[in-house]
Amino acid sequence: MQMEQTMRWYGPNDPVSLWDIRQAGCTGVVTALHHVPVGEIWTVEEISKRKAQVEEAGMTWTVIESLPVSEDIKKQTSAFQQHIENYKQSLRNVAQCGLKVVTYNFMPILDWMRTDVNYEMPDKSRALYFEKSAFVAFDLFILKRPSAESDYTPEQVEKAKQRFENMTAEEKETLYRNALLGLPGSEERFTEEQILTALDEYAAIDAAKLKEHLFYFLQQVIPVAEELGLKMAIHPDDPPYPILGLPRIVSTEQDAAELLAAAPSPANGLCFCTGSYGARSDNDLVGMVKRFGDAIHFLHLRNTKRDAEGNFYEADHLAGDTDMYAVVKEIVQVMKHRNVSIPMRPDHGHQMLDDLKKKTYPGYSAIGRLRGLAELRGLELGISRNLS
Ligand code: DNO
Repeated sequence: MQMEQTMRWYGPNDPVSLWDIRQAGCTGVVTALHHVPVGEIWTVEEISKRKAQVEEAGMTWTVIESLPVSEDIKKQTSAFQQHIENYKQSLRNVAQCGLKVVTYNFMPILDWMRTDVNYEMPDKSRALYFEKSAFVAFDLFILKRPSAESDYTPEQVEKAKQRFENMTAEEKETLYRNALLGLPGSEERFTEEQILTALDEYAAIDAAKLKEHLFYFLQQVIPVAEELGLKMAIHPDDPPYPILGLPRIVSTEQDAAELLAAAPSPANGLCFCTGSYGARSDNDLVGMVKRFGDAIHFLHLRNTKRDAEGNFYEADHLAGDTDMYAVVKEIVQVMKHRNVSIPMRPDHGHQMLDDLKKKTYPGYSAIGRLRGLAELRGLELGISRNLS
C-alpha cells in the first residue's frame, strides 16, 4: 500500500502540462474548476470535461483542490444560505462524476501569504519566503491598515520601518504584488481599497465567531458528503496564525480536533499539510498524523525552515524543520492500519534548472516538484520495505 502520487494542475492554462505530470511518475491529478466563480455551482458538464482531459493523459482526477467556500459563507452574510445550497449541489455533481476527495479551506479573504516568491537559495534555485518584517512593513506602510500598529510590538514596528526605508520602489511594488496575490490559480489581485473594505467586513468576526461559521457550514455539508461517499479535507491556514488582524482558525491540533468534533463523520476530514502546520513549532506533526490518522484524506508534503522571529522559507522536501522521515513513517503505518492509499502531492518546490527560465505559478514549477516527489517516493519505498 503506497501513497497515491499526484501533482496539482491548474488547468488548461497551466504551463506545466498533464504529460509533464505523468512523466514525473504521477497516477493522479489534483485540480479545480478555477474559472467557475466562487459560490456558483460546478456543473456535471464542466466537471466531466475536466475529468476527460485528465483521463486522456492516462491519469485520474484524484482530488479536488479546491471547491472554494465563499466569503459570504465565512461571514454568514447576504447570499450564504444560497451558497451553502450551491455547495451541496456541487458535491452531488462531483460525486456523480465519480470524484472522491474535496479539499477546501476556511481562511478569510486571502489564501496563503508570502512576502517573496523568488527568494534565492544558496544554490541559486528560488523558493517562497515569508519575512516577518517585510510583512509588517506591508501592513503598516503600504496597506496602512487602521490600527495595525496595535498588533505588533514597538520593536517589530521599528524593524519594519527600517526595512521599509531601505526598500527600493521596485521592491515595494513586488512586496505589494506578492502579498495581495489573491487566490491560487488566478492572476487576480486585490487593490488596497478592496482589501481594506474586505478587512473591515471582518471587524466584528473574531476567532470564536469564525469557528461558529465553520461548524455551521460543516453541519450543513458533511451529512450530504457522507451520503454521497465523499471525503472532505480542510486545508490548514498558511501561515498558521492570524494575519492582517484576521482570525485564523485551522492552525493547530486543537483547531483540527474541534472542527472534526463539530460534525463527526467519516466524511469530515483533513488535508494534512506538513508545510502549513509545520510552520509552527508547537505543532507536533508526527503525533498529529498518529492521532488524526483516520481523518486524513489528503496529504501535502512540504517542509519549511523557520526562525524565532516568525520568518520561514520553503526548504527542500526532506530538509527543514519537519522530520519528513518520521512523518512518512507514521503515514505508512496509518495506511497499513486503515488499509487505504492516501493521495499525496509534493507541495510546492523550488524553481530550479530550466524552470528558472519559465513563467510558472509560484511554487508550482515542474522540476522543483519533480525533485520533491522523487525524494518522497524513494523515502516511502525505503520505509515500507523496511517495515514489511
Ligand atoms: C498553496 C495551497 C493552498 C491550498 C488551499 C486549499 O499552494 O496549498 O492554496 O490549495 O488553501 O483550499
